[in-house]
Amino acid sequence: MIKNGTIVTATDVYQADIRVKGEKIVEIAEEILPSAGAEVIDARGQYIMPGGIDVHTHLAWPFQSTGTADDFESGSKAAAVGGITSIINFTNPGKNQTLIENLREWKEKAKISAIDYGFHSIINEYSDEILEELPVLAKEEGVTSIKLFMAYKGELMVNDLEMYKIMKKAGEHGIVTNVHAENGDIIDDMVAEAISKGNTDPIYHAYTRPAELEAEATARALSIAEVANAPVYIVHVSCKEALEKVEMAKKRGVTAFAETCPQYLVLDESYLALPDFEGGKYVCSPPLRDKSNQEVLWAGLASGSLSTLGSDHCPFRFEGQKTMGRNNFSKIPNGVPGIEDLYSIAFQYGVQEGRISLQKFVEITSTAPAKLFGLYPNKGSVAVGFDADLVLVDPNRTRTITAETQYQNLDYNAYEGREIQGVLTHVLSRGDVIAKEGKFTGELGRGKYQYRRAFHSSLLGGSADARSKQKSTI
Ligand code: DUC
Ligand code: ZN
Ligand code: ZN
Repeated sequence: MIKNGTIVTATDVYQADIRVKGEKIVEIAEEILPSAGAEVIDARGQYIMPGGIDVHTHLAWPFQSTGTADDFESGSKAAAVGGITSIINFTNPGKNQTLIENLREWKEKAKISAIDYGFHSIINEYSDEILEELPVLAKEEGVTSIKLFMAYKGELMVNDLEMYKIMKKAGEHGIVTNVHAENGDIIDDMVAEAISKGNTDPIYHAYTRPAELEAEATARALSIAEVANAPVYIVHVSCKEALEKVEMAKKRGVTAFAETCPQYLVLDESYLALPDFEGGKYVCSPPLRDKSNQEVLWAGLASGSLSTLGSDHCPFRFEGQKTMGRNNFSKIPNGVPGIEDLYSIAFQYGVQEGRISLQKFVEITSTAPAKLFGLYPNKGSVAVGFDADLVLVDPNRTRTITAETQYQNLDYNAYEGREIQGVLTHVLSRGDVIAKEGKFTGELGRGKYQYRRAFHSSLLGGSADARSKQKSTI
């Protein structure tokens, strides 16, 4: 039982008691008397919110000749402590591996997870056979989202025609296509030019990936999705120029959604210029942008043109991983950590500093990701019948983010020293208290694979089937 707390959903804020039985919320009422022997948490003065759903994580991810520093053990503990109770992680198929074979491998890797998990299947090499796997992936495996890259040529990138064919098939089966939108061809040329001129410092990572090339690729992906009649989700929107393309596409009726990440909301390009290669810690793609973009992105979250907040948790240790690029920024593995701090950063800079409402906070961290990626109505709200994935936040207490106490397997924290007014006192996953006062109290291996439903736009406030709006004439 959780008594005396203030429940927050994407639409409401009200005081009530909650009864949990097994894994589910079974009763919510003004006053519930605890049954004999019930464990009672007194949540007076605290918010009770649905567990965070981070749909953009790279745990145990092989990338750029190295691998991310967090696996499903350290990563899921860090997530739990940070209020994240479900993740959708990216796979990464090897050469000539089928998507299904690859998924099996990833399910094995994730078995140790302390929190619930699903996967977006990355397609890094087009083939006609892969198209045939998509319906099987969705129906039999519950993988109802894929990911395509428009950058990282030779490693992940697909071309426009491949993207069109994949999206078309995905759209027919209610599969959402995540897109990393940056113009990889031009970026590679700009990177080579910078290096040839001896411009090797981390700041050149930003200079060689300009906002215009993110906007161009974003517009292209949206147009391709529009013609392919497919739902599309633009990951990690970092700048005003790309957000404008999303807004334009939404206005003309494209089934388009977009995400931003905490790093684009509170960090900026100047971090890349920090001395002594400190800037290397902040190399991610798209790169951190000019500070003026931050308020634009917050406004996008507030207005709904950005639907979700994902961490893009792609962690590399400073010593030994980031330092691989000490003399050449293009060798710095791309990615920043965020799974442990996403929820707190959004609460502090969003809610506490008045940029978004409590309800909007819940919408972007839980409800919208659940609806978009087929986890609703098990996850994404505080309501009877939902999984008891709950975060209790005391908004009157503060804590300071520091690498010294983090669960992320890293030697730095991108948000070091930031003060958060809001302590996560309890985190529950399907009724188990998995974190308490910043300490992991759960068990490894208790996380469950989530078979996800196909995309349906009516959940997101669209027509019964937005796809019918975009009539095909062939
Ligand atoms: N961007 C990153 O910063 N890391 C992983 C991949 C990506 O798109
Ligand atoms: Zn990406
Ligand atoms: Zn990513």
